[in-house]
Amino acid sequence: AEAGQAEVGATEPRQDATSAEERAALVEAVRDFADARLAPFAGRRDADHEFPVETLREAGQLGLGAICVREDVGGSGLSRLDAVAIYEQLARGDIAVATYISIHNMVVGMIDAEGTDEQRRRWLPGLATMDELASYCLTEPGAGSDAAAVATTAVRDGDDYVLSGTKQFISGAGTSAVYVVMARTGLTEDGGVDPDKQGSRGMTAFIVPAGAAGLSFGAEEQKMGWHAQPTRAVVLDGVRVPAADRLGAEGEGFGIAMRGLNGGRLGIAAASIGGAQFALERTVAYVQERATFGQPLATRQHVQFELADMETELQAARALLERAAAKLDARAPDAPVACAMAKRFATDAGFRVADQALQLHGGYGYLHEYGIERVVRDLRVHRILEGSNEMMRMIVGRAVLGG
Ligand code: FAD
Ligand code: 2MC
Repeated sequence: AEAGQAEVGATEPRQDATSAEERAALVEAVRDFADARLAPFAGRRDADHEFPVETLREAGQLGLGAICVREDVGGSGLSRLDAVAIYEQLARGDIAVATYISIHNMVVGMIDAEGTDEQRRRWLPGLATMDELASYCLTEPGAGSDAAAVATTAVRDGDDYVLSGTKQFISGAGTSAVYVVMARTGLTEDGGVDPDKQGSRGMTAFIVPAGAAGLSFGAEEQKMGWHAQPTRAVVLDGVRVPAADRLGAEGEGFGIAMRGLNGGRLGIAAASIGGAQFALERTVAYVQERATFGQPLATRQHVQFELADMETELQAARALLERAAAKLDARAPDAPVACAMAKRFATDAGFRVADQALQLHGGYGYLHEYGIERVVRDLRVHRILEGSNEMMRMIVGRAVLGG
């Protein structure tokens, strides 16, 4: 991991120009970190619902807090292609921790890409080291898949905006120091919505610090998986945000939120592949040890065919993901569609592989101590969040139809 500090952290900002040797060294350094600092504790963190903030700071020291961010504010200046290789390795160790790191990086990347120089210098150095953590606040009780239905309001009052509303299912909420909140502007005097600023056209993004008066959090949600990171509602009750903390222009919030999610979806997809890869490796070892009817399971053609399909699906998912990451690095116009396609495919494939790994472990797969059931629980939600797989199909379907 020590060698990794130089490899991951001290790189020139040269988006997508990392050589094959450099990427291999980077992946190896992150793999060492995941093997030493994540994998041994993943079972306990899951059982205890422990959010390992100190370990996140170690990841920050390795340069994983601002992977694709420019170096002047402490970023690692790496490409999306590098980032997906990193998230895959992290998720081999602990899916819930890896995906939180991906969400943190999504927010950090949004401030880097959309923020003013002053905002970048103020917020990013502390986030890059992960001394401060970040949350992304889009979803609301009445606005999940239909993200443009956000009802949280931001009303201009002198040099401030006043934010009121409730954000639902916010990863890291309560622990994070920084919240990027998407809220509705373009309101009329009587509290209605200007007809030109309805839906996605009337949203604005804000950077809200944890200590802001009127900001509070719901109870920790009791979830099926992702136990090693907290999920809470974020309640904004007349929170005053200086106009200087508006991220991007008024009315640009939906685009900012969506551009952030393009990279976020790659992170979730990569974590599905990494988690499933871990389950597959465990299964390859298990079927060679476990004998039934006098023969190791690995001698059965059925088992060999299952392993073949699992390996093939993961390689296909990885290839599609790398293609999408390269398109995002190249700012290709069809990158959002490629990201949606990769997210849908990799999260479905990862879940199927993990479930099959559990099946091949028999009853032992169902026991906590084998670590496979945790992977199944953790990967299940990847088909729902950062845009459900039905929404990914909607994005791809519209593109297929030429819309
Ligand atoms: P709904 O939108 O109500 O959808 C319900 C079901 O209907 C889904 O299967 C959906 O795909 C389907 N559906 C909806 N509309 C259509 C349609 N038109 N056609 C076909 N099918 C449709 N959000 C954040 O902003 N920040 C976070 O940090 C965050 N973290 C999360 C962490 C966890 C553990 C979870 C569970 C969620 C998190 N989310 C977060 C929210 C997540 O993005 C939403 O749950 C997700 O977008 C789906 O929204 P919903 O739950 O309201 O489902
Ligand atoms: N990248 C860049 N721009 C995008 C974009 C993307 N991925 N998606 C939409 N846009 C733009 C689009 O180009 C359009 O721009 P313009 O007005 O200039 O023409 C604008 O945004 C409006 O887009 P749509 O017309 O597609 O808007 P619509 O309301 O139909 O959106 C959909 C549909 C499905 C794309 C959107 O509602 C969506 O992504 N829903 C899923 C929500 C989601 O992913 N939530 C995740 C929350 S975070 C989370 O879960 C975590 C764990 C952190």
